[in-house]
Amino acid sequence: MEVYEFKGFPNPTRVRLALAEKGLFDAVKFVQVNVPEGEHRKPEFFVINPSGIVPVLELEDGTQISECSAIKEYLDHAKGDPDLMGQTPKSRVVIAMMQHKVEAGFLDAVAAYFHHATAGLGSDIETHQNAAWGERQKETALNTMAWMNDLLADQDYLAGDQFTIADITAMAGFDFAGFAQIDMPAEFTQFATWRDRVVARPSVKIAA
Ligand SMILES: N[C@@H](CCC(=O)N[C@@H](CS)C(=O)NCC(=O)O)C(=O)O
Repeated sequence: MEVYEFKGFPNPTRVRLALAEKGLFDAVKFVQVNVPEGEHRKPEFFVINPSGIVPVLELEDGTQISECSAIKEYLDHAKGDPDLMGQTPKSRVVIAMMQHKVEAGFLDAVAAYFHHATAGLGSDIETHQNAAWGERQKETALNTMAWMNDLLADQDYLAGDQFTIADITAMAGFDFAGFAQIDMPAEFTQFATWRDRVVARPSVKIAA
C-alpha cells in the first residue's frame, strides 16, 4: 500500500497515527506530495485525488481512498486489533458522532482559520481567502475546545474510556491550533491533560 501525503501536515498525521496504532506503519510506502509548492494542484495529482488534497491511501489493487475517515475505516477493518471505531452498534455510532463533531468543529475549523484569516500557505496557494469566515471558524474551534474540555472531566478519551479515531482527529487539531497560534485558554486543563495522555502513546513516536 502507498500513502500520498505531506509529512507533518495535520490530515496526513491522522493517517500516520492510525497506521501506527494498528501496527501497520511499516506496511505502507509514503509518497510525498509537496503541498506548500502546489504539487497537489497539478494534473498528475488530480488523477489520484480529484479533490486535490492529501492524504490518499492507494491499495495494492490500485484503489485510491481519500478522506481520513474513510482511510481509517479501511485500516480498522483491515486489522481488527486494536479497535479504533467500536464493535457494537452503540459504540460505533458514538465514536462516529464524536469523530464528526471533532473534525467539523475543531480540526476543520482550525484549518479554515489558518487558510482564511492568516497568510496560510502563501498567496500562490491561498487564492480564495475570506478573513471574516476564518475568524468565525476560530470561534467555532474555541467553542469545540471548551466542549471537549468539559467532556473530558468524566472520561479519559473523547468517545469514552477507549482511545478512538475521534482522539486521533482531535490530536491533529490540537497541534494545528498551536501551529496556527490559536491560544488555548489556560482553564482548559482537562483538554491539556488529555493531550499529555495521548502524546504518551507509542504510536505518536512511530508516526512522527
Ligand atoms: N477532509 C479531508 C481533509 C484533507 C486536507 O484538508 N488536507 C490538506 C493537508 S492537511 C490539504 O491537502 N490541503 C491542500 C489544500 O487545501 O490546498 C480529509 O479528511 O482527508
